[in-house]
Amino acid sequence: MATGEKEKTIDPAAQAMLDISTAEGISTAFSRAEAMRPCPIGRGAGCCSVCFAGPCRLATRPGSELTGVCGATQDTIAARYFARAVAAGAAAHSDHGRDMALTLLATATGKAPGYGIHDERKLRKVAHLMNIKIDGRSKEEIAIDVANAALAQFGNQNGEIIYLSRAPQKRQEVWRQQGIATRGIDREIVETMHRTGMGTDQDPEHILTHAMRTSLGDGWGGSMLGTDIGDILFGTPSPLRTKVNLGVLKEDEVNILVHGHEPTLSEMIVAAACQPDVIEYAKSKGAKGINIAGLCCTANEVLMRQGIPSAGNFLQQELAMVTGAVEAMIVDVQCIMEALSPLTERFHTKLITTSPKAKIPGAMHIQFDEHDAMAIAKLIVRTAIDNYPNRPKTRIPEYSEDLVAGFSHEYISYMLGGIYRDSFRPLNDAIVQGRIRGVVAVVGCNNPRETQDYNHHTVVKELLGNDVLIVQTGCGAIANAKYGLLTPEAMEYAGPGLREVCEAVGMPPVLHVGSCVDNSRILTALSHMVAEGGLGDDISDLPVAGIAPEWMHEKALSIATYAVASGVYVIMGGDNPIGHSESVTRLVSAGWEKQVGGKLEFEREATRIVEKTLAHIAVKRAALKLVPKYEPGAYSRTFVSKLAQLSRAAGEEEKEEETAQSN
Ligand code: MSK
Repeated sequence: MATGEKEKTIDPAAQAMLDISTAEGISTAFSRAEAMRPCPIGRGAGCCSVCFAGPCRLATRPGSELTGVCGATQDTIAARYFARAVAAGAAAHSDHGRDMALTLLATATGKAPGYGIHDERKLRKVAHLMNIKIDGRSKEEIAIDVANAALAQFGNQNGEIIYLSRAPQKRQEVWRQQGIATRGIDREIVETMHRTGMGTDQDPEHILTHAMRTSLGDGWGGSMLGTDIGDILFGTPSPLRTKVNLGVLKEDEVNILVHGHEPTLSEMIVAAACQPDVIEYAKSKGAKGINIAGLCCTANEVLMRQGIPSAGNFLQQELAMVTGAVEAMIVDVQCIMEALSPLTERFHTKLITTSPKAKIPGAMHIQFDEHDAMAIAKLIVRTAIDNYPNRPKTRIPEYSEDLVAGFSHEYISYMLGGIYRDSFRPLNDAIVQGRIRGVVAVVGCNNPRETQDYNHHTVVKELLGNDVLIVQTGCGAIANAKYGLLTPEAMEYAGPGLREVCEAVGMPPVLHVGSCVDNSRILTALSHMVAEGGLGDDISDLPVAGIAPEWMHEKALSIATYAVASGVYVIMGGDNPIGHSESVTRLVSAGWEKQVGGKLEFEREATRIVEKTLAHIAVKRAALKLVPKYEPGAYSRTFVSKLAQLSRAAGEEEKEEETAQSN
C-alpha cells in the first residue's frame, strides 16, 4: 500500500490497482484530483464566464459585494450556473431518450434488423399512456406511433409533455400553479440557455424556477422515455444474479468492456459475442472465449436485462485498463474520461469510440449505426479478438462480489402483490405500520474528491439498520454491490421491521432499479405509492428521500432538481456548487420547499446525511400520523466512530488547505 492511498477508496480491488498505478507512475483520476485542488472561486459558483467581457471572478467566500462587469450579482451568477448545469444534465439524459425513440422507429419500420420488440406488454402499456390506439393493430404499427409520439415530446412547443400525467393529480396541480409543467423537452433546455446568457433573466428565483421546469422534462420526459423504450426493445428487467468488480475480468478470455450509457450498441455487442463464428474466431487466437463486462451505466443497462457482470463504477474505468487484461473498451456517450486515451499508449487496450456524437483523439472510431448493428458489433468484437495476442502480463485483482439486480417498478409491484394482484399495497401497509420507516433512493456517481464508495456504503448501511428500504441506480448501485449489499444476505444489516417485511415478501433490502435514466422508475414507483393510498395524496407527503452522496456529473443536478420538483427531499454530498451564494442556497432548499414541497441540500458528512434523512422521514411520518417516531442515536456504534474519525481527517485537510490559501 503506497502512502496515503487508503483514503482514496474503500474498494480493495481499486486499492490494489492504485498501488500498481503509483508504483508505475500512472496518472489516474485519484492522483490528478490530489494534485489539482478545486478552484476556490469556481467551486461555489463565484466566477461568471457566460459572456466575453469577463470571465468575472467574484470571490472565494460567500457574501461578496462584488459584481461582474455587467453588474451581475453573486446570486444571479450562482442561479445561472446552476440552471445551465441542470440544462446540460437534462440534455444528456434526453438525447439518450431521443436515440431510443429513433431506434424503436427504425425497428418498427424494418430498418434496424437485429433489433426487435421484446416486451409487447410494455409497448401496449406505453401506447395506452400516450392515447395511441391498440386494438386490432400489429405491434409494429403501435410501435411506430409510440416512437413518433415520443419524438414529438422533444419538439413540443405548447401545452404539456404527455408523461406529466403519470404523476399524482395533486402534483400536476402544483406544477401548473407554479408554471413549471414542461411544455417540450428541447424547448425548456433551449430556453434555459437563452435566459441564462448575458443580459436576459436576472432574477435568481425566476431562473431557478425555470431550472425546475427544464429538469421535469428530463425526469418525466427524456429519461422516462429512455427507460420505457429500452424496456420495449430489450425487455423489462426482472431479478437476476451476476457479479461485480474488477475480478470479473478473465485471464484466459478476450475481455471486452462496454462503457458509457446507451444500451443500443452494448446489447448488440453481447449478441455478437454469442455468435458461434465469433467464439470460434476467439478460440483461433488462443482465447477460451469472450468475456463481456460493463462500466458505469452501460454496465447497468446490460446487467439489469442480461446479467452481464459489471467491472466497476465511474472511478474504475482507468483501473480496469491498468489490469492489462482488457482487449477493448467500447465507449458511447457520457462519463468517459479523456484520460483513457493516453492510457492506451501504455497498455494494449483498444479504446473504441462508437457514437457520432463523441470522438476521443487517439482512440479508434468505429461508428455505430442501428441500421447495420450486428455487422458493426461483430467488427468491433473481432477487433478486440485480434488484440488478444498482444496482451501483456495481467494483474487482475481477485475481488468480485455477487449481486442481484433487475428490480423494475413493474417487478417490484409483482413481487409485493403477486401475479394476480400486483400492487404496492404491502409496501404502503408496511410503512403505515412502521415496519418500514420510509424509502430512500441512494444514487449517483463516484467523485475522486471523496473516498470512493465510502459515503454510498455508509449511508446505505446506516439507513438499512434504521428500517429504511433502499432503492439504487447508477454508480451508487455498483458501489454497494461491490460490498455485498445487493444480495439477500444484506438482510443482516436491516433493522427488525425491514427484515420482517423483506423476508415475508422474499426481496432484498436494497433494490437495484437500473441506470441513471432509470431514476424515472423511482418517480413511477412513488406515483404508484401515492395512488395505492394511505400515505397522503402527493409525492411530497411520502416518507421518502433521495441522496447522491458522491455525485460529480451535471446529470446528477438535473436528477436532483426533478426529484425536488416532484416533491422529494434530496441531499447531495460533497461541496455545495452554489456555495458562494447563501441566497441561492436558501432558494433551492427552503424556497423550493415552499414552492413545490421538495428541497435540495448539500451535506458533506455521511452521518449528517443519515441524520437529516431520518429526521425528514420522521417529520413526514408525523404529518401522516404514523408510528413509530424517529429516535435519534439509534445508529450502530462502529459506524459512528469510523465516521467521526473520517470527519476529523477531512476537517484537518480542509484547515491545511485554508492555511495554504491564506499564505
Ligand atoms: S454513470 S452520471 S458517473 S452515476 Fe450513469 Fe455513474 Fe454518475 Fe456517470
